[in-house]
Amino acid sequence: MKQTATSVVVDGVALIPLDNPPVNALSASLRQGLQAELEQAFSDKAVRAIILLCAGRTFIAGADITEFGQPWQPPSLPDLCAMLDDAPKPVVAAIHGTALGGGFELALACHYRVAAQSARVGLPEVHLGLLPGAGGTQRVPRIVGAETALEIITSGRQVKAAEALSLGLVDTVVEDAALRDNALAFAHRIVAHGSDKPRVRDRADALSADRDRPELFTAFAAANARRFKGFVAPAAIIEAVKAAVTLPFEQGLAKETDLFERLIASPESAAQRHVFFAEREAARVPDIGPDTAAIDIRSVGVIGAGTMGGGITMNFLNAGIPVTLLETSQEALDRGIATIRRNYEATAVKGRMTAAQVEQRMDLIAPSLDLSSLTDADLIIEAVYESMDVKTGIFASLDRIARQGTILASNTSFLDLNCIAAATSRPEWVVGLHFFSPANVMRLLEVVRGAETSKAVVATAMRLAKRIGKVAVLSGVCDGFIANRLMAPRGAQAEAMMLEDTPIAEIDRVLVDYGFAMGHFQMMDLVGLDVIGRNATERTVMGDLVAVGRLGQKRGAGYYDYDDKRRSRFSDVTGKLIKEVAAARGIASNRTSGDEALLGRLLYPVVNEGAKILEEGIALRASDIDIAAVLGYNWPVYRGGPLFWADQVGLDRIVADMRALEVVHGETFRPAPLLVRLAEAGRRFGDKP
Ligand code: 3H9
Repeated sequence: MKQTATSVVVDGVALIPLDNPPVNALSASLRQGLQAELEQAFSDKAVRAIILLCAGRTFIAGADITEFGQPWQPPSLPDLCAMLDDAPKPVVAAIHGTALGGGFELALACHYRVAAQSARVGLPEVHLGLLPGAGGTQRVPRIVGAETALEIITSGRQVKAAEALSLGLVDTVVEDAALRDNALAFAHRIVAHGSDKPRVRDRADALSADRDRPELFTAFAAANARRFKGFVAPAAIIEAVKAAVTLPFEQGLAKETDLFERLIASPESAAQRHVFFAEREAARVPDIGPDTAAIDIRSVGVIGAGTMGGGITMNFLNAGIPVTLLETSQEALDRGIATIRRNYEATAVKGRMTAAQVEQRMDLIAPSLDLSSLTDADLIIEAVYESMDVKTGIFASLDRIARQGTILASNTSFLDLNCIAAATSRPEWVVGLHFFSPANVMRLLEVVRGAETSKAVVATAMRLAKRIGKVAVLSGVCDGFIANRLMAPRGAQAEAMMLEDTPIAEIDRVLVDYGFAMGHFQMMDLVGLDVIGRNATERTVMGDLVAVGRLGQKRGAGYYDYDDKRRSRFSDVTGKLIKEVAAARGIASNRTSGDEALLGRLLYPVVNEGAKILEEGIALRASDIDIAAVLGYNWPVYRGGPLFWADQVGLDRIVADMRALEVVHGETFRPAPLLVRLAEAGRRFGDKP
């Protein structure tokens, strides 16, 4: 065990310190060390009770995920929990920070749990495509009952100390600064009162009512069917919790272990674990280290109070950073601020914010019609519409008014950042901050590094992203940057297949079955066909739909017709327009059918574009491209993103299929050189270079 000190005994209580930075993950060496310390404390006659206490910023964050997929080294986590169950002396877990996954399971196998006020506990395994595999599905229901256990384990949410206390998940909550002393006092009291050793596994009360309600499990699955769609872990969690209700403890544990082993071998869990690490990897930029100086951002200016500007502003307000919000007219400013207020008030109605918090956030906005009010901002973000002339005009003005040392950012989604930077005399201070709509919700932030953007500016943007709850992915300059460029071919193929007479409902269904929340045409209708407003050079179905007033869901008609419950159905008008446009453009009927063929047509060009983005150095690594797709375009997380998925399909198969498609559909399907090289070498995108 890596630990700063071995156990110390204070008046008959052994304190076992666990120390495996940064988050005390239960690695093999930590497990071995803990086992040795427990054995020592069990046999030491001077020890009457034991406390597990973690060093650093948190209690144990769970099993060591980096060990998954390798043979388990003894002792296993369930072995340690069994050891605690059979402990001859009372054991207390003293929890600070977060006790998560296997960490919380270990605490649940202790006889008592003392939590610091700011601590949180939870079982987030579901986010890794797993279930708690060290007794969590058996012990939590024995404390809170099956229904609450299902809610906690399938959501993976972190339960705050106060709620954990009211649910009985912890026994007492103490002041943060006095955790050690209070845990010691708690242990001494237990010894003084006869060293009782209550075990969660022996409890039955919470479950007795559940035994008469076998229907609760099917009801829970049905009520959450939408949320669980495509994921494999939730059904396994339901089965395991059901086992807690219906089987004796040991048999329930055996069931849990069996389900855990099945999940850990699933492609869905592999994909979700890939995304977990990819998210953290994305923060690393090779030429920028922890000592690269970054700028402290204490105030922000946002230019443009439209949908994007408003959403961007909310991110900073949420993080407590004041924003000067600039518009060109009072009316636009009032409208933008009213929208922000409405968003917050809607959150408050759902109980996720208090009225006071709404006001606190609104108070951080300084509305302005005067560019010079941005003079003192540490960061200014331009979020006006996509016109190079307008943007260069704004940046030239900013160059005149902003003080030296201000970061000048553009939210452009496809314009050349280097041209925007060239409108200033300080291109090293210019960066792209590309938010995704809705900007207060979507977690992706593309940080676009121009040819001259300084390291300090990049470092600041990457760190700021984390502060405002975003995941930053670094992008080079190209048309569409990473996410939009990557996904554009999917839309192009959906539209090409439509003109070749493939039903749009079929195209959308295949995407939804794959795991996207909605299909291409449903998404276009939702966003609004007029908003997408392509500058098409030829006749398009979308252009024709807009011309006849079919603007999408908001008008009850777009590609589809919509009923009053917003359910989509086939539209004769669209059907006729598709035929007309195809005829006008000389496109013959050549329907694609079969799910695999449709999917290959839609998604292989995305994989191909990813290969190009990687080879051109626009993205730093394959996993950054996956994160851009997952967090920017809701690519199903249990598929791991386009390049992880491609690795699973097999790059040689993709290359062969694309060559066949190239013969029929032309150059779009020509495999990118990197894709061909990897396939020929039997390598994968995910292999280390
Ligand atoms: C489990 O427990 C299975 C059991 O039920 C059954 C077993 C039989 N392992 O997130 P951060 C690394 S499954 C290994 O940036 P924060 C992370 O990669 C597990 N490494 O910090 C990063 O490394 P780097 C269930 C881990 O303060 C560094 O620690 N538990 C693990 O923003 C810092 O992480 C979970 O799913 C791990 N378990 O957030 C909890 N956790 O510096 C997963 C973190 O090299 N962890 N790392 O990039 C978290 O949710 C967050 O890390 C936490 C801290 C909230 C704890």
